[in-house]
Amino acid sequence: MFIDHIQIYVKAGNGGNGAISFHREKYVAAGGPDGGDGGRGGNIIFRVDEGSNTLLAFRYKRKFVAENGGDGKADKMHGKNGADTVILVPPGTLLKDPETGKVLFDMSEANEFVACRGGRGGWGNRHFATPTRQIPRFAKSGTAGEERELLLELKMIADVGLLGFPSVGKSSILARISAAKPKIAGYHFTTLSPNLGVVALGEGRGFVAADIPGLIEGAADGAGLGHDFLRHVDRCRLLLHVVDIAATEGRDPIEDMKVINRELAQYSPELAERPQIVVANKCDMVLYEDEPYCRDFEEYVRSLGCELFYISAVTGEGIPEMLVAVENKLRELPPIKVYEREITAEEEAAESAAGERETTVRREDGIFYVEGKWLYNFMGQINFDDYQSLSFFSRVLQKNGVIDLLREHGCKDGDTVNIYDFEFDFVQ
Ligand SMILES: Nc1nc2c(ncn2[C@@H]2O[C@H](COP(=O)(O)OP(=O)(O)OP(=O)(O)O)[C@@H](O)[C@H]2O)c(=O)[nH]1
Ligand SMILES: [Mg+2]
Repeated sequence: MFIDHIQIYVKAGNGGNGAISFHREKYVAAGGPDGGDGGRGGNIIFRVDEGSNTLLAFRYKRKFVAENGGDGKADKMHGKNGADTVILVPPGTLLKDPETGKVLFDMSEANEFVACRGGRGGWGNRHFATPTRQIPRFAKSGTAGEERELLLELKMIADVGLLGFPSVGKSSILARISAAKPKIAGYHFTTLSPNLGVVALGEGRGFVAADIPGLIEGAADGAGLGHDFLRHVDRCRLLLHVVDIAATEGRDPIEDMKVINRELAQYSPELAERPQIVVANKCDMVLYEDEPYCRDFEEYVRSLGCELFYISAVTGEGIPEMLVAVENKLRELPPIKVYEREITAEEEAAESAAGERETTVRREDGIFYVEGKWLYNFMGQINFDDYQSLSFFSRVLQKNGVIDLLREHGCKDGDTVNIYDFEFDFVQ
């Protein structure tokens, strides 16, 4: 089975917690705090695997979680950093946000991308000693690693895409011009998944061609194998539009071209604008020089402003001329398309930071509930049994405007405040 898009879940490791510990040594009466810091969580990294061309592996594994950082230990021992998790993807995989469909990264832009950063390790208690607080009984928890759902979408990297009706000879042409060995047979939809072939033209010159399953009328609405496979020619710089000029199945080549171009436009107006070279295949089966309908066909192709080549994938006729034209055309065309990032990591971070700082207060049955993502994380760092930790907590509430916000909501001395199940009486 061929898989070219799939949704996965990734999560970077959490940072380890800072340690609470005090130096102990014979004859040393009151050793200072020596709790070490937590290690950082492992990152989620995507890396290109040049040898693969399917996302099949993700059918069996869709959840990737990087290692957490180790907790800090006594004697200033730093916790171990969590190992990164490296996810291998075929070249040309796009990483998208499943909700908005926006491109986060195109794996043809670079070989590696850090999709989620591991959490920071928390500070051990040794960082919290001050002249007035010599016995800090609290340390910080590590922060959570980033997590997200990601849509992986494979868009192969090829210069040239072969397209046309089923059985017009697309795979036969690819087999003829490259070392690829696609399945070839006289029935429709022989090709079920895209094939790539490297066309070598000598002296290091050449290009990459992709052969995709055949299209038919109504492909945009799911007829045949649908038009989903067009994603694999999305990046192509040039399209080879293949028709069966011998009309072996009784269809009119001009009609064929119109149908395919309509389907292309329905899939993507941009792809429909991509330059095309028209390839009239199976010319061994027709005396095309004498056939009047071939003149009509030539006239039609000329009206589209495309070049036309009569070829035979079986005898090889016309193929060298076609390859020269393809190579010349490619030289004029812009390089393979790289999808621009539609959301940058910075934008995302800014967005989530704004959301994180947000605090809301709601009143229910006389109790004031305070909520906010940052508060939730922050609550995890407080040791409510420790006086110092509690006073740190109240200072942070004050500094971040939570107390003012409560007052604005009509909270008065003695009212009950609830922050993620921690309840206390409001005191101004
Ligand atoms: N006589 C002749 N037969 C050809 C030529 N090219 C392909 N064929 C035959 O046409 C049939 C279909 O060829 P394929 O290469 O499988 O066609 P395709 O366009 O890849 O078809 P799908 O993968 O089903 O979309 C096979 O029986 C081929 O042998 C040609 O130039 N001349
Ligand atoms: Mg085929």
